[in-house]
Amino acid sequence: MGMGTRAMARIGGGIAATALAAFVAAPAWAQDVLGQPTPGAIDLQPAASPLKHEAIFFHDVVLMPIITVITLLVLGLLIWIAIRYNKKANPVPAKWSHNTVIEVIWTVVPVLILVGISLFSFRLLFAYHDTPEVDLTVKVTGNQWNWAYEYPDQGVAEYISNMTPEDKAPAHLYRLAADEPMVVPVGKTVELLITASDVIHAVALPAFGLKTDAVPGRINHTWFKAEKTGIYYGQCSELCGVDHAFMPIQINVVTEAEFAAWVASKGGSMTKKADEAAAAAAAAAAPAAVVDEAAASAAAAAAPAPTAAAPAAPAAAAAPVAPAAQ
Ligand SMILES: [Cu+2]
Repeated sequence: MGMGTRAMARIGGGIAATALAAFVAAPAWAQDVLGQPTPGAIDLQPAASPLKHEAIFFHDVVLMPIITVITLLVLGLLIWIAIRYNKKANPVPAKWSHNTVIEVIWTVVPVLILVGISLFSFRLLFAYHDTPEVDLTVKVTGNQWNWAYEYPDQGVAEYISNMTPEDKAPAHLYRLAADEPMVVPVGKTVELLITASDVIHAVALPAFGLKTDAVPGRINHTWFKAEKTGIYYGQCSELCGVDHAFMPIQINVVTEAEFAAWVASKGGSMTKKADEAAAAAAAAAAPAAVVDEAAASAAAAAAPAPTAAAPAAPAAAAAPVAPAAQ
């Protein structure tokens, strides 16, 4: 009996060790590609923005261990009860039906677990809510079925981002790649102002940890700060109609110089916001200058008048003379 138990424990331990090794080695099954889904990979997409790092921490360090322990505990209890208290092993069952201590435990312990999870959960929610100082604002509008991007501070007018057709996109990027991507500089805090023109869509981009609804008549916001240059893919994540699967989100993260060049190619200016701010500040700080300017322009407008009135001048000059003549 003792031998049998020990052998079983050894086999059980072997299975557990194998499972653990497989779990730990899982990332080696398929090398994750940053910014896009990888065939055969498991786990979350690798992070390329602070929010995603925090979301991965919440998932890997907080939730998964709790879920694993609870699952193993319940599995162990089920096995124990099935073996120890089946009809053969336990022909005469106990008759008691209540145990106050155990009922308090199985009420209080889950509450404590949920409170513990909620602390980390709220911390993550606040991180999403509390946008750091913004370097760039992009307005994102969901349409049936494409995305429109606009850079109000750089004067880049709204443009439409359509899915790259199947015959032009690499097979693994079909339904992820777009013809006119959103372009942002690396290492800058980008705020997205998100709305929709028709039905509810959702901006989702796994590598940045983004998932925010695009609701008509409402502006939602989220943010990211891309840590590496590259191309990142996401998709509309709210069932929005028949072509819901065909409105991908592609974000190209580039260097600052490349971003400036792209803005210029779109007819915008990196200094537009700064220029306007400087002009507004100058106008506010020196109202006298504005008055002077107004006076100057009035004078300029009036300038032709003396010329026009010139023929009348002799008459006016002559007027005082008239009484003398009388
Ligand atoms: Cu959509």
